[in-house]
Amino acid sequence: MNCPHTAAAPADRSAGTVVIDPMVQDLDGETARLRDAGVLARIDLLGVPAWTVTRHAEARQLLLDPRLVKDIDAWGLWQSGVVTRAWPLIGMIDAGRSMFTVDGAEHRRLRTKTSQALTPRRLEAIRPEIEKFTQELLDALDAAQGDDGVVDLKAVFAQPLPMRVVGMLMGVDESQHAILTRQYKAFFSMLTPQDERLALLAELDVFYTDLVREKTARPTDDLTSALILAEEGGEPLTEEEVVGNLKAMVAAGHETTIGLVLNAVRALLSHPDQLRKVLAGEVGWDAVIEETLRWDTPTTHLLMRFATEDITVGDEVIRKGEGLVVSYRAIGRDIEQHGADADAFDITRPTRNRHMTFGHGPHICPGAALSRVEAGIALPALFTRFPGLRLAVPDEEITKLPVMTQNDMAAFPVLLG
Ligand code: STR
Repeated sequence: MNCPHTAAAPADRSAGTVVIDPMVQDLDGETARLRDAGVLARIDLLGVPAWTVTRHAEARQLLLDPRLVKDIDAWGLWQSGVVTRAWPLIGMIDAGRSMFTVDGAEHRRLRTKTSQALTPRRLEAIRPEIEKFTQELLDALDAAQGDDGVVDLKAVFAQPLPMRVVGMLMGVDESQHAILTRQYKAFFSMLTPQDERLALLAELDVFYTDLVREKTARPTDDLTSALILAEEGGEPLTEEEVVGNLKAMVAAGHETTIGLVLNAVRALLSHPDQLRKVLAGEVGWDAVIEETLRWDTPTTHLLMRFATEDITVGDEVIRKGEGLVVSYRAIGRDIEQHGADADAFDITRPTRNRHMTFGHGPHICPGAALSRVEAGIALPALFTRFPGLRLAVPDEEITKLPVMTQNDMAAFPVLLG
């Protein structure tokens, strides 16, 4: 199978396999099928088989299990050459050496500086700047209304805000933001031919390597410079490691927060009774943010971890060398964890804070606090400025982008009111 994503389904494929749809035509249906397929479900990712964990409790356990590692060299299908760089999802796994791809003591060495820079206390210092970006983008929204009053909240507000924030943190010049946004869009889209995706990943590598060299020569007060100067565990990070961390942070910081902000706006606009409670101050914005994270996770599936030994989960065994995905959307809808109404959006739900959308264990999202600060500024500012905000099309007409791992809307047309 040189080209697994176009290969026909192997005859021995288990009937219980859920084929993940690259076009994301029915996300809720697929999430329900995953849940029904079991605690541990077999999935097909463009012809490549893997396991996924669909329940909160078991995911929590597996995310603490040192027998699961991120190192692609532990993957049997990679060792045997069945999966190659021709597979469209390879960039989600084979992303260079960084805190995203390394485990154990080395992982701590790669990650410490970043997590220290992103604590709630440290983030207070950049709150004024995030507020300023937000106000500027609200002005841009106002100015971008077409003759019909319609404006795309994604393109004009939700997408540029996290890019500016992560750009400021990492020292990425504003002139690059639109280019990066375009490149990441193409990276994540399953409509991008794989040779183009590999070419743009190579371009991104050159861009980030140049940035790291520039900051090595002339350090500033951004996190990229701090990573270059860091001596975690006595051993400074190599250029490759700094580049890897920088790539991971820009990609993650920019992509996931877009989803959080847009999904929250969408949930509120389609649940006007709940929006009223928030605007009346009866329920806090933090509740909106946590319930959105649970109910409509920015990350649908997190690729991938590999078993270094056989691991038993209930009746199933993840064999040594097999891959495990974590399906955060299904986990957020876990009935055991959130009750029989887990599929309902409810900002007053008692378990709204007990989601696992930022992961768990050593790799838990280092940007979690940052995304909460961003959404906590953006959402109230948006509804304060435009209290009559509403969708410009019926909710069913909002379409998802063809992105397998992220929960990404194509556009979010609104009327500002
Ligand atoms: C994108 C490509 C790249 O150059 C580096 C990374 C590493 C971090 C990854 C990122 C990826 C894709 C989106 C991820 C992010 C970490 C968090 C984010 C998976 C592979 C999430 O969706 C949670």
